Amino acid sequence: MGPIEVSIKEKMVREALLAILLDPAKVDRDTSSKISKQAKDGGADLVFIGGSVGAGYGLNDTIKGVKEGSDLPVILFPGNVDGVSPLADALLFMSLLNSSNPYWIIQAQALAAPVVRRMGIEAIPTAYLIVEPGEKSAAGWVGWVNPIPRSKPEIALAYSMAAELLGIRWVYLEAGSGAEKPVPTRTVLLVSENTSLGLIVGGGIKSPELVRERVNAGADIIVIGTHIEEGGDIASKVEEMKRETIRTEPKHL
Ligand code: 1GP
Repeated sequence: MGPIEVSIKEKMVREALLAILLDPAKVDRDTSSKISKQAKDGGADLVFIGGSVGAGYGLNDTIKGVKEGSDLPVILFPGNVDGVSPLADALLFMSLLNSSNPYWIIQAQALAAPVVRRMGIEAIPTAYLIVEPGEKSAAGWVGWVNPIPRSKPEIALAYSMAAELLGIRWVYLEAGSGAEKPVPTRTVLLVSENTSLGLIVGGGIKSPELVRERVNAGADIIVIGTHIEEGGDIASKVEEMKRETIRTEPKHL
């Protein structure tokens, strides 16, 4: 494990981490810097950077902007092989396990692996699972997703168990950016209780209550994108969500 992953694991015993997500296709360097500062002021823990369409161009500017605004760790959340940069602190090295196209399961990873190695960036091995209604999101459409039904948490668990047996350390349960409904708490709970994977949850989380429910179900990192992109008082938005990430009792890893 690299230093970023180690520091996340230490912190997540007592609180889930709050990650804000920036899409380089939607923000310029100056905006990234401002959001980064406000996110830090509000108590965010991490900045994720990535997107499904057109996120390669502008990636380095977004990272530079975030680093100008705060010292928050930058973790790449790549939508394809062009989502990699040595300017970031780490990257989620992801496989979209419930894709029906092998490119998104292993070919993109094979094409990116030599680049990741040469860059020397910390890679965090992550299974990416898209749950309904995520098939309607850009990630779902681009990724040829066979969505996990909301009523079948056992399928998310089966994929997560397979990931764990393959030696993967993290799972990202995704409902899709801007999803009407976030990943069901039952799904989060089942994966949390039956694997030792670090658990990232994102898509459609736009209120403190939705954060609290998923943290109580065992989430370790909560990802917020659209709610931040919509603007307003970002520091206050982050602060009210971050408050809900404190665990009622320590999590046993
Ligand atoms: C998308 O999980 C992230 O990949 C964040 O989703 O934009 O709905 O917050 P939102």
